[in-house]
Amino acid sequence: MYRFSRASTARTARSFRLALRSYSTKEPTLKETFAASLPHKIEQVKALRAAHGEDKLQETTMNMVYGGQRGMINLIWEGSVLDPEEGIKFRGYSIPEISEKLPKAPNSSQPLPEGMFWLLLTGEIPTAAQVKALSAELHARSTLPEHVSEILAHTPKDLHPMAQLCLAVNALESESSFAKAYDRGLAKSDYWQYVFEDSLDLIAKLPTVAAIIYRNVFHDGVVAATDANLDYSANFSKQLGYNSEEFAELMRMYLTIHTDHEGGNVSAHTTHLVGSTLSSPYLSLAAGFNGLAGPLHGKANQEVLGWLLKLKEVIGANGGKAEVEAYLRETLSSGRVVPGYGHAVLRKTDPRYSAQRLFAQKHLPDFPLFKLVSQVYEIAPKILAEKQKIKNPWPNVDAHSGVLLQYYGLTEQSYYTVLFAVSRAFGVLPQLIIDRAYGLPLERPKSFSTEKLAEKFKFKLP
Ligand code: CMX
Repeated sequence: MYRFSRASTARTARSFRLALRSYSTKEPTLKETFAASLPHKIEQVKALRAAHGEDKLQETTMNMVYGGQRGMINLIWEGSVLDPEEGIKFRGYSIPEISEKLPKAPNSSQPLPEGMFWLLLTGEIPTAAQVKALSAELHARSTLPEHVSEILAHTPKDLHPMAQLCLAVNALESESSFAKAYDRGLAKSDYWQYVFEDSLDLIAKLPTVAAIIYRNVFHDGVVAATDANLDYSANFSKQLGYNSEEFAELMRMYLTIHTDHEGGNVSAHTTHLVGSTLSSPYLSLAAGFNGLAGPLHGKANQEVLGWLLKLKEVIGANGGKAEVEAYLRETLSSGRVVPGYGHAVLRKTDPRYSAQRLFAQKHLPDFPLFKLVSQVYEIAPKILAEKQKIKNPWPNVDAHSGVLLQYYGLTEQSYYTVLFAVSRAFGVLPQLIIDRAYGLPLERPKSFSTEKLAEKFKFKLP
């Protein structure tokens, strides 16, 4: 079972309260900022719906219905919009723009994910003082209930870390202020306030949950006490057992760029869908995490590492272009996917891949695995493009992240999707708050059977 290595829980709680006080700012808090923006936003939605509510957005084809709803516009997602060519824009800002504009830790060149959460929820770039206050607030909310660490202590070590994370997040349901308030009787107009509280609590508690899993499964079960003087990413790095400033820099970037990728991806869509039943943010996020754990989605980061290490083994020290090409072709001809390549929406190199590549060029240009990733980047798109059915031959976010972690010694690849999950919470929870603030209804699309579709077109099935 995990245990804190330093400072009793009581002392830690006291230091959180002090930190919170010392970081309080006269500027509006996140909740105040969001609440202030809400009436105007709701007005905008009302006006748009009044003017165009019955207009057609697009024609839905039968191929869309059988084809995983690709290209079908059927969700509202305020935090980000994904363009096939331009890549992701978070509230209108590209990745290089958020890197420049979001507040940073002292001597850091990476944005803080706490600022990203603020931006995704409100559409506004927070000040450095506001982000500092939010960091302190997250520290103050980070204590875990005993039963969650108990559950993790009794979980078999060979249960996949993502399955452990989902268990723990479900078990955190005991902390849901939304579920408790709903049971007491809650006005619809007040839903979002409780979803907001749960969302902050969840984000605050996730690093300790994730660190317990990491330290239990791969190390000695000892988790460093949270340090209220550190930002979220530096604190999480320390809890995982990585104390270098460079690793904290990696975490700041990693946790910022993996947050949000519009609403249609499985983790985002599932969190939103389950939340529409008024399940608490804990149960909704756990559902989203279950989706992230699939190899075609977040688990691709683990798959990539396995694939790269095998490639390294197969081609040996002197492998060149021809050997990499042969390995790629062999992957494809055996009916498997090349992990880390392709995307359901993007049609160019994922800007999240490019951001990680820049990081690698700066911090680990000579790392052999980075060189291998670069070599694959030179060769794979051409080979994948030969298969006409593959719509996007370019790398996605998962093609690069594992190599950066390997460089700093976090070599346990089955853990990688847990890091993705911690970040994803920062992206999907803002929309869950917005969903309840807008009063969005239970999601319930219509389905047809094949017979019913044929009947619609007066088609005689063979
Ligand atoms: N390697 C081999 N085949 C691929 C491929 C790849 N990297 N990418 C797509 N294809 C295949 C698909 O499997 C599909 O084949 P079938 O028609 O036989 O089923 C065909 O090409 C058409 O697929 P698509 O329209 O180009 O892509 P989809 O929208 O269906 O799928 C994705 C998107 C990401 C699931 C797919 O590209 C893939 O499996 N990539 C590898 C896994 C991966 O990296 N996932 C991570 C995505 C990012 C994330 O969510 O984290």
